Amino acid sequence: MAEDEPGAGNSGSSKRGKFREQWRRLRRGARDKSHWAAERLLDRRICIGITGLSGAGKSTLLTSLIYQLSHPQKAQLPGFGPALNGDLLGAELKPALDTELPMFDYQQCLQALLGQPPRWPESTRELSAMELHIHLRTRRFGRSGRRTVVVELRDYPGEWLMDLPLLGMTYADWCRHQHHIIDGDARAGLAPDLMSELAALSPSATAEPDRLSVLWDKYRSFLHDCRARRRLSYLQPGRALLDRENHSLLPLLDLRGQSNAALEALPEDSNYQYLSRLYRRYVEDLVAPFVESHFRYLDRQLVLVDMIGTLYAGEQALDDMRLAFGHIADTFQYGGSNLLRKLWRPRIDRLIFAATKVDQVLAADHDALRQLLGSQMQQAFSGARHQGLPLFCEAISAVRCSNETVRDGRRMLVGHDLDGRYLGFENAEIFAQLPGEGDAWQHYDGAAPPQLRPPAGMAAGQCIPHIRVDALLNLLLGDKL
Ligand SMILES: Nc1nc2c(ncn2[C@@H]2O[C@H](COP(=O)(O)OP(=O)(O)OP(=O)(O)O)[C@@H](O)[C@H]2O)c(=O)[nH]1
Ligand SMILES: [Mg+2]
Repeated sequence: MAEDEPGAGNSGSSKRGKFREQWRRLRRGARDKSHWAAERLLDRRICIGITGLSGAGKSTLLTSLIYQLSHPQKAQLPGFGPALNGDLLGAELKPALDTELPMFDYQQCLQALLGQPPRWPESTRELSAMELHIHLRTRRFGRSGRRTVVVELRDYPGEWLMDLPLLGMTYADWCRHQHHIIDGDARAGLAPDLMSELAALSPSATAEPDRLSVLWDKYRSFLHDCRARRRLSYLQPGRALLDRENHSLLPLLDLRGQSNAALEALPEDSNYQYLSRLYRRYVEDLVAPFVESHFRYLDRQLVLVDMIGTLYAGEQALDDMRLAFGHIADTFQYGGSNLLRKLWRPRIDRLIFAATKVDQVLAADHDALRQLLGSQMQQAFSGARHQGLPLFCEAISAVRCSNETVRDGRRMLVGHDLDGRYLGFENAEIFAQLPGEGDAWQHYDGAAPPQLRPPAGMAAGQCIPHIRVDALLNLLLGDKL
């Protein structure tokens, strides 16, 4: 505001005050930043990304992790050294520095789990970030002291991860890629009319935005069906599954015989050019900034996978999951962290996959499940480019909702369904090897274990029972604590 404008208050002193305040803010910011960098160099700060497709169990795991670390006296973490040795003193949750992201709503998720009756956390759609300050006792030269390690947790929808391969594709590449995928057996028969409409959409015809918008609605329903009815993972654009925005990002399915040069020469108002612009905008405005602001600063990445749901959905669902991670693998940056890289451009030095909700199957199957997940990820990351990327797999349950019992000589699981009804069930045995071609897959057919309700009584006992969350903590943080 100019000094002679009304309201400028002709006060040089108020201007100086504002300037001083700004300067103070800048200095505080710089201090925070250098503090952040110093902590990082000293290995006192680590940034972990947590992701997984919707429903994979992100919010529940975060809640359980925070709870276990904040209540060391109640937590059951025998596989996590600092807890077992009594060095884990507790943890505090704080807003993350250096980000505008909203904080993860831990209290609300915890209240749901510990409520009467207990409930699962509400589904979340947004990114969130937080810092967990983990206080530890140190022992050196017979003296005990205290130190704090800051774990920055960033939680984002796995659907966003599915968009990363777009960064390396032009619109024409993406259309050809999608054509190939949509043509496969996994998606066959889901939306035949829509597919004929897309195949008939001529790249050179004049774009009709209203018509494309109607097609977009149908395309979104198709993607939702791929997820809900076939449990497929590799679905793009990923945001179509999360928001209701009209991205109108449709693939033109028939680009046969069309060279890239011929496509680029089409008029500006053609379907090809119109959709190509939308594609570029989507990648530039949504996908690239996500990588820039978030993804490339992570030290470690945890990917949660509903392996049980995928396995029991059958061969195609599992193939699709492998396909998705194979493409994502190409966009992951990884490698050792020398001093400079660590400060300026940290790379993911550990990629951890965890199969969630293993309380849905008998303990005897947990190891097979972990092995299966491991073999799938090994295949997805088998390219020469990924040699040396340290991959780890675990099978966990953030909240253990079942117990095992023996009835009539058979081992079974007991728990409560989502309506609170008591149930006993068995699961089709999980083998560490996948069935071969054809009929052998019938072993898993239609046998998906039931969804369970969190156990009652957690609030009274002040503990959240889990399965191998301690082993997961070791993978995430063991070497830093
Ligand atoms: N049995 C069992 N079910 C679980 C567990 N964790 C999550 N679930 C189930 O999985 C559902 C989804 O869990 P969330 O933690 O909300 O998953 P999310 O990845 O945050 O899901 P979105 O917020 O929708 O992306 C829950 O409503 C439960 O039905 C677990 O440890 N055991
Ligand atoms: Mg969530």
